Amino acid sequence: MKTLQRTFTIVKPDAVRKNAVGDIIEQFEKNGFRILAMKMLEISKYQAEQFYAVHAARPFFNTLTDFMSSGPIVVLALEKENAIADLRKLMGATNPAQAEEGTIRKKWATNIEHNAIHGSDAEDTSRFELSFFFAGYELAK
Ligand code: 3AN
Repeated sequence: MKTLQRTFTIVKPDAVRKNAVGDIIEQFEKNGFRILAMKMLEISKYQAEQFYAVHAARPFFNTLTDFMSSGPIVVLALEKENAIADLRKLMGATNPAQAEEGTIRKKWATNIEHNAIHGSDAEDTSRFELSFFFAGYELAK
C-alpha cells in the first residue's frame, strides 16, 4: 500500500537571488513530489530564530538567522511516498562540497551556510516546520 508522507522545504534567500526558484520547483515535480501549498515571503530575524530554535546553541546560529531573514524565501509543503528521505536525497549534503552530482545543492548552493534549500529531517520536525508556516486549512487537501 502507498503511504503518502508530507515534508516541508524552503528555497533560501541565496537561491531566490540567483533566480533558481523555477528550477528547484521543477526538480520537486520531476521527482514525484506533489505541491500541496506554496508561498513567497520574508521572515524577520526573530521569526528565523524561532524556526531554527533547535540550533540556538550552535556557533552558526547568528549568521544563519541573519541570512534567513536577508530576503525573500519560498516555503512549500510537499507530498510523496517517503517524502522526507527522498527530499533530503534530492537536496544533497548540507555542505555543497560534499553534495552529489544531480542534487539541488550541487547545482545551486554557494557554501555550507548559503546552501540554497532547507528540508525537514524527520517526521516530528516536518510537523513543526509545516505548522510554523502553514495554517491547518492550507494543508487540508
Ligand atoms: P540541513 O539543512 O542539511 O538539515 P542542519 O540542520 O545541520 O543541516 O543545519 C541547518 C542549517 O544551518 C543548514 N542548512 C546550514 O544553512 C546551516 N549550517 C549547518 N552547519 C553549518 C556550519 N557548520 N556552518 C555554517 N552554517 C551551517
